[in-house]
Amino acid sequence: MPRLDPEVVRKDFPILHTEAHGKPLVYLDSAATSQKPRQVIDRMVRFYEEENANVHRGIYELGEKATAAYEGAREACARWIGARDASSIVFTRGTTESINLVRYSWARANVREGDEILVTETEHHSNLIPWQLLAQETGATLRALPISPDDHTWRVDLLGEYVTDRTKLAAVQLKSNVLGTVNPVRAISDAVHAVGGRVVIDAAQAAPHVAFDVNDLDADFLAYSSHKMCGPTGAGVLYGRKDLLHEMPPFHGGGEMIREVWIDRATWAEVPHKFEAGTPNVAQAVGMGAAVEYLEGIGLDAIHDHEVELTAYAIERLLAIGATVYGPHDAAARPGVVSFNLPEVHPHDMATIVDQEGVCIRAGHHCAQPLMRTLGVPATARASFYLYNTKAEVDSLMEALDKAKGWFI
Ligand code: 7TS
Repeated sequence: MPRLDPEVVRKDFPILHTEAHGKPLVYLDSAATSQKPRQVIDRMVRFYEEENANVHRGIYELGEKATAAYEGAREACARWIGARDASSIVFTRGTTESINLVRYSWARANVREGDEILVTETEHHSNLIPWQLLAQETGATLRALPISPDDHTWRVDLLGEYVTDRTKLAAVQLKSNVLGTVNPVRAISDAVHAVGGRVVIDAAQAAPHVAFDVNDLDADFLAYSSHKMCGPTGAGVLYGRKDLLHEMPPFHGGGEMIREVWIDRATWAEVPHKFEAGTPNVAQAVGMGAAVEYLEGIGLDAIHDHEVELTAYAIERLLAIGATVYGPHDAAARPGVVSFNLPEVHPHDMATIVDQEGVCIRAGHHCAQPLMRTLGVPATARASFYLYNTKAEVDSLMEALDKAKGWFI
């Protein structure tokens, strides 16, 4: 018996019952953003209808309800990644902002000329550009761990060469948004910690799909976004080790992040509030907490197994029509994401033609241009799956691709 029945799950997602170009919607772009279940949408509506007030200031009951909802979401977000203390969770707008928080706060105070920042060839621009800007500002150097030419996995065998006594920071992704690969970040943590550096983990693609524990990864910082895991946009998390968060300077200045203020100086609120200046995205954070509870109810293991099954099926069918599939072909190593090219069709044309059949896939460089360069292509097509996708939808993609091929042969 399958542990997850996507037909049952689909009932929770109103948008999956709509149409595109007069055809049933086939949404295969969850790596860009996931769809939202009724439970999350309803929770946010309930917040606005019954609990809305600003947080951490109301003396009145409504303000206390809003604060309890907001802080309850923080507990859920901590639980989701195995963080032992909810105050190690800073709410942000998403992964990009979380990584930039580390750049502006921790890295500016700690990274100096001559230091090295380690990234990998598979990083999303969100976990590359902030470090390029930091390197330009400080005179630090960026180094990128290469991938294997065969299956495009990280060359961890080269860590001895890429981690030096100058490595101050490693900024690496737990799961690739292009290849789907779940990466051996613990090997990076161990190597970088051995030389006294810190590790920031981009878990934007991992948090929705893979069970992990920040302690097992030995992460100093870890970032993830709500919108890729059934939650609303405008919410995300930066996990930070408490001692590091405590000693870091603030990111944004403003209300709520202070303890005492004079005209010419101020002292800071306790972590995590030191990093949450101004009125936060309260409803979105509450929605993110509801998304965690929704996913907990279904079970990440069941979601993972379902994605492995769909990914294996998609890879098999794509290879059978002569597609190039990037990354390892073993679905268990890269659940949920399949980037591919067809010999005779540009990926943008492919996405445009399959869209006419109601099928949403992404085409482009996927905000990973250095990886595209290594793969030797300007772009790929990408189908990505989540708990609500079905084998029949993979069939719809294949039928639509057949039409796309027909256009160009
Ligand atoms: N890191 C990875 C690995 C990602 O896949 C993304 C978004 C981000 C960081 C940035 O997350 P954000 O929530 O701050 O935007 N990835 C994609 C994608 O693959 N297609 O659209 C967005």
